[in-house]
Amino acid sequence: GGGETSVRVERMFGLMDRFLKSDPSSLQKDILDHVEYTVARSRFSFDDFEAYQALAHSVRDRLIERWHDTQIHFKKKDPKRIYFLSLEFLMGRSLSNSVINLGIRDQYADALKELGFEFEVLAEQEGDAALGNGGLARLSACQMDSLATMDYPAWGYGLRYQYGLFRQVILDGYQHEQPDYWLNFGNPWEIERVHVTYPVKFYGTVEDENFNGGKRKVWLPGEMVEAVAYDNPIPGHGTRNTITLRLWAAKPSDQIDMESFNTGDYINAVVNRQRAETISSVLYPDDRSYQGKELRLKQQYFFVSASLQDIIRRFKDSHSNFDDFPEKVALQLNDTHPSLAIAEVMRVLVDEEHLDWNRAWGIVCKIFSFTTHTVLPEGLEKVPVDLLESLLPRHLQIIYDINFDYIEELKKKIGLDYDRLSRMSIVEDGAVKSIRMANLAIVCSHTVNGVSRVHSELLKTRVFKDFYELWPHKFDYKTNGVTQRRWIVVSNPSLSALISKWLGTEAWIRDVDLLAGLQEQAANVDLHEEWRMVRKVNKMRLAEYIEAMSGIKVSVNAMFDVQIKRIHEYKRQLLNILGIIHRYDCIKNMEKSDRTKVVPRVCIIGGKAAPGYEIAKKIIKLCNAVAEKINNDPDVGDLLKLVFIPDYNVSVAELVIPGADLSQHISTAGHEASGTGNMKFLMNGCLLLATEDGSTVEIIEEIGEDNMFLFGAKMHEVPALRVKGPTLKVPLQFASVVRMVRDGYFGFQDYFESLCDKVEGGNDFYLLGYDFQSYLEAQAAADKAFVDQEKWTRMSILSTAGSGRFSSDRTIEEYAEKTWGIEPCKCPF
Ligand code: CBF
Repeated sequence: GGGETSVRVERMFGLMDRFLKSDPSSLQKDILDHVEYTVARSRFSFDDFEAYQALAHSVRDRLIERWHDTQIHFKKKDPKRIYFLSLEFLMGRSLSNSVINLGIRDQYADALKELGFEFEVLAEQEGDAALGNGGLARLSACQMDSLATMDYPAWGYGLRYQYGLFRQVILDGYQHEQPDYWLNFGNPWEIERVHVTYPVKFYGTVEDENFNGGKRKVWLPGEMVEAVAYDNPIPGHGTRNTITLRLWAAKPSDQIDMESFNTGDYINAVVNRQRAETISSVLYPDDRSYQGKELRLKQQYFFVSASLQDIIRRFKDSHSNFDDFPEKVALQLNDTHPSLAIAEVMRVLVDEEHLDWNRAWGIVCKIFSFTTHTVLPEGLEKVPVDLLESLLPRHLQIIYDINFDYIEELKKKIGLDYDRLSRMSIVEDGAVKSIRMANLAIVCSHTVNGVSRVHSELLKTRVFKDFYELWPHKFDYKTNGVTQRRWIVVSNPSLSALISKWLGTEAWIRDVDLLAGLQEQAANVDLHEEWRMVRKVNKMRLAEYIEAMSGIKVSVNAMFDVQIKRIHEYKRQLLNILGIIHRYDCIKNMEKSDRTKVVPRVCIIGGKAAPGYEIAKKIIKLCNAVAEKINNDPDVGDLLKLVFIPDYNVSVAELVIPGADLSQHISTAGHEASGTGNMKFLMNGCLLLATEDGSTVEIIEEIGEDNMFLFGAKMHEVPALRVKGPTLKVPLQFASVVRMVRDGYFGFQDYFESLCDKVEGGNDFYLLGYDFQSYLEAQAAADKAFVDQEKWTRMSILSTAGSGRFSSDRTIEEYAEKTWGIEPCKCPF
C-alpha cells in the first residue's frame, strides 16, 4: 500500500536528496534533457522558443515537487481550508514569477548564459494566460500569490477557457477582436489530471419520490458533461508552500448518448458529444453587463458543481459528519458569478446526503462569504427564471424555498412593507421574472465584503441599503491590494534591487510595510540620483517598445503620462483625450518663443473595449485619430505625442507601469469600486493624477494629497450635480475641444457625433464638462512639479514608501482573520 511505498521511497532517497538540485550545472542538464525528451529537439539545435519550453518544464518539475509536499502536508494537518471560487483569473506569464518565488532566478540566468541564452529573452517567449477581463481577474491572481506566500491552505477554482480574453488589433484606428487560442503551443504551467473528473448535469425534470415514509425530490437530468481538472501550481515566495489553482475543462461524458450510438447514428453522436466542450470554450469579454445568456449560466454551474464535488470529496475523505463542514471549509464567492454554489450545496446536502433542510441551511449560513466588486447596477447579475428553470430545475426550486423562508422571517422583522420586501426579495417580479444573484449571495453569506472603504460605504448607504439596515454585522470591506512580487520584483527588477540596497534588506518582498523605511531617505541626493537612473532605464525600455510597436519615436526626457485600463465611460478615457486636444490646441496657438516653456509629454493610453460596447470603441478610434494628427504635426514635435498601446494585457502592464512618470485614475467619483492599477503605479514610484474615488481615497491618506494631483467633483457632490445636469456651467475650453471633434478636425465627423452627444446638451452623465477645469489645473500642477526634478523624485520615493498598505498580503491577512477564520499551515523544510 501507500504506506509501504513511502517507506521505500524514504529509504531510496535521503530526505533532502530527493529535491532537484538548483546549481547551474544541474539546471543546465535538466534544461537540455527537456530539450531532448520533452520538446523532442536535438540538444545541439533548438531555438529560443524551444529553449523557453525546456526551461519552463525544468521549472515546472521544481514546482511539482513543492506542490506535492504542500498537498501532503495539508492532508496530514487537515486545517480549515479556503476555497476561492472565481470565474476569472488573469495570471499573465508564469516563468519569471515562478523562478523568483522559488528563489532560483539568478541560478537559471547563469545556467542559460553558458548555454548561450538570455533569461529575459526566453521569458519574452511566453504568452499571457488571459483567463479574465480586468481588475477582478487580476485581483484573484494577486490574491493567489499572497495566499501561497503566507502559507494559507487555499485552493483557487475556476474555468480553463480555451479562448482567453480576445486579442485587440487596431486597424485604421478601430478596434478589431481576434480569438486568443492561448493553448496553441501547449501550456507547461498546468498539469492535466485525467483521473480527477466529475460529471456535471443539466436540464431535465424534478420528480417526487417516496423516501423513508415521506417524499423527496429527485432531479432527473437531461444532459451530462465531464469536468476534467487542470492544476496550476502557485508557488509562494520564500516558502516551500505551493498551492493549487484548479481550472476545469468540459469534456463529453461517456455516460450520455449511448442511445444514439446504439441506434447507429455514429457520426451525429460524435458531433453532438463535441458540443459539451463549448462550455469551457470562451471567456465572456464583457465585464460590464450580464445578458442572461444560457452558455454563461452553464459555465457558472459547471465550474461550481465540479468544484463542490471536489471539495466535498476531500472533506469526506477524513470526515463523516457534515456538522464539521464549517470547521473545515470556507467558500469565497468572488462576485456573484459563483453564487449558484449556494443552491448547489443545499441540493447536495439535502438530496444526496439526505440532511434535513434546516440542518443543511444551518451549514450553508456558516460557510459562504461574498465579495462584490462593483457599484454599477448593470454589474449585478440577474438570471431569468425561465432560463434557470430549464437549465437547473432543482436549483430554481431550492432558491424559491430559500426565498420563501427568508421572506417569512423578513416579514417578522420589518413588517408588511411590501416595497421593501419586494426590493429585498431574491426573486424579482417584472417583465422578465429573474433571480437576483446578489440578493441570493447576501442572504446566504455570513459576510459581505466591499473592495475599498468608500465602496463599502456606497454598498451600505445605496446599493444594498435595505440589507445593511437589517444585518449591519454582515457588511465589511477589505481594501484590495496587489502583489509586490509581481508588480515590483518581477516587473521592475532594477527598482527592486535599488530598494533592497537602500533598505539594507530584501525582507520587504514578504513584509512590504518595510518600504516605509524609504521615507527617511526621501531627501537623500544619492538616492535621488540612483532612483532617477532606474526610472530612466525603464523609460528607455518602454520607448523602445513604443517604437517597435507603432513606429513612433518618443523622447525619454518627456513626461510619460499613462492611462491603461479597460475602456469605460465611467473611467473617462474621453476626459483624458479631450485634455490632450486642449494641450495640442494651446501649443498650436502659442507664440513659437513660448513653446520652450512647455513641458514635453508622451501620453500613453491602452485598454480593450468590450466587443459590443460601441461608445468605448469610438473612444479608441478618437484616441487614434487624435494621435494621427498630433504625432504628424511638425509644429508640435517632441512637445506632445499620443500613443495608443494595442492589446493591453498583464505583460504589457509589466512593461508600461515601471516606465510611467504620471498615471491617471480619473473615474467620476463614486464609480470605481476600488481600482488596483493605482496601487501598481504607486508601488513603482509613479505619481498619480486622480479623482477621489475607490481606493485612491485610502492612498491619499497614506501618502498625503501633496504627493499627488487630485481634482474633480467629490463623491457626495455627484448626485446633486447630476440633477442640475443641463444647467451646469461648463468651461469654454471644454466646449471648444468638443467642437473641434464635432467639426471633423480629426476626421470621421459623423462617426464621432454620438460620442460628442454623450458629453454635451445635458447628457454629460459622467461629468466630463464639470470636471474639465479642475482636470486641467491638476495637469498644470503636474507639469510644474515635473520641472522641479528634485521635488518630483521626492514625491516618487514617497509614493513607493507609502504603498505598503496596498499589498494583497495585507488584504489576504484581513480576509483570513476576519472573514474566513483560517490559519497558516506551513510545509516544513
Ligand atoms: O475588485 C477588483 C476590481 O474589480 C473591478 O475591476 C470589477 O470587475 N468589478 C472593479 O471595477 C474595480 O474597481 C476593482 O478594483
